[in-house]
Amino acid sequence: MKCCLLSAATLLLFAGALAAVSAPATLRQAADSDGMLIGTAVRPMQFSETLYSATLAREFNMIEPEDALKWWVIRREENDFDFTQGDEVVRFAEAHNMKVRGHCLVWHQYNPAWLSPADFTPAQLSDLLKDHINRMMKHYAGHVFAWDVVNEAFDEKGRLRESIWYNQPGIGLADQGTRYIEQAFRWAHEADPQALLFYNEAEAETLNRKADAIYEMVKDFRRRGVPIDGIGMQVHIPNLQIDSAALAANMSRLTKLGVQVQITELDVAIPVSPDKKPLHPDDLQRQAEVYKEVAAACLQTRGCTAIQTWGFTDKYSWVGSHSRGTRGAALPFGSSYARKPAYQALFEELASPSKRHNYRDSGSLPGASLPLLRFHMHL
Ligand code: 9MR
Repeated sequence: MKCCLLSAATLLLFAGALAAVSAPATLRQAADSDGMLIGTAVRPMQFSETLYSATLAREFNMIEPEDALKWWVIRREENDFDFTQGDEVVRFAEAHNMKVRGHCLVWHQYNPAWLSPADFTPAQLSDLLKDHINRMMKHYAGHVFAWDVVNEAFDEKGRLRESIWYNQPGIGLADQGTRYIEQAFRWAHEADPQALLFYNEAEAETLNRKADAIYEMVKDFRRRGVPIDGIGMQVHIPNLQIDSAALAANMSRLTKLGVQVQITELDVAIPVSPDKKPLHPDDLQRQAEVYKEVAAACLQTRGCTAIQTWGFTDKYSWVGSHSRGTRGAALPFGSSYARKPAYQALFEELASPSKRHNYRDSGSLPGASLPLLRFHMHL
C-alpha cells in the first residue's frame, strides 16, 4: 500500500512538473503556442538598457521600429540613406528570433525639411518615392516580413488628406482618389514580392466614415488585383473606451475581403495629474478591460494575425509628450517594467485557447489563400 501511495504521489508530482513546463508564462510563450504574433514598437537607443532588452526578448515575438525607418530618420539628407538604427532593430530581432514589421514608406507627416512640396515637380516626386520604396524594401528584403506601405492617408470624414504625395503637388496622380496609394503598393510589390503589404490607419478601427473609406479601397484593390495583403489598425485609445462589437465587425468585414488585419499600435491612455499622483486603481482596471476587449476581438477573428503595442513600458511612450502630460501610463508595463493589470489581461486572453480562432487554418479563408499563405511561409 505504502509503495502505491508513493507512486501516486510521484505521478502527481510528475504531472505537476509537466504542466509547469507546458503552461505559458509570458505573452510570447502564450502567443507562440498558437502561431500568433505579439509585437511592440521599439526604440533602438534603449537596447543597451538591460531591463528594456530582457523584457522585450522575453515577452514579444515581433518588433517594429517606432521611428527608425521613417523618412525623417533614414533620410535626413536627400541623397543619403542612414540605415543604422533600422539595422540595429533587425539585428536585435534576429538575435532573439523575432519577426520585424516595417513602418512606414508613405506618410504625409514627419518628412525631412528638404522634402518640401515647393521644390519638386510631380514627376520628380514620383521618381523619388519609387526609388525610396525600392531602396528601403530591397535593403530589408528577407528581414522585414511586412511593411506599412502607406500610413494615415484618410481624414476623419473618409476623404483623402491633402499631402505632398497626393496633391501637393503629388506624384502625378492628384485628384485621382486612391490611385497614388495603389501606385505605392505596386512599387512595393515590385521591390520585394515576398513582403506583406499593409495600409495602416488611426481612428478607423470601429465603424466610422474613415473605416468605410478604407473598406471601399480594399474592396476595389482586391477586385482589381492591386497587391494589398492587410490592414493595420493602430488602436490608440485616448479615453478608456472601445466599442468592441464595432471593432470586431470592422475586422470581420475586412478579413472577408481576403486581407488580414493586424493591430499595430495599441495603447490605452489613462488620465494623469500633473503632480504625478499615483494612478487610480479603477483606471488601471478599466485599462486592463480595454486591452482584454481589443485582444479578444482580434483573437476571435480569423485573419487577425497580430497584436502589437506601441512601446511596452510607460517609461518610453509617445502619449505623455503628445498630450502635454495630461494622459499617460498607456502600456502593459510600468516605468520600472512591473507588469500592470493590462499585462495580465493580455496574457490571459493570449493564453486562453477556448477564445481563439484557429490561425493555422486561416489560409482557408475565402479568397484569402495567397496573402495568408505568404504569411504562413514567413512564420
Ligand atoms: O511614437 C512616435 C513618435 O515617437 C514620433 O515622434 C512620431 C513622429 O514620427 O510618431 C509616433 O508614432 C506614430 C506612428 O508612426 C503613426 N501612428 C501614430 C503614432 C503616434 O503618434
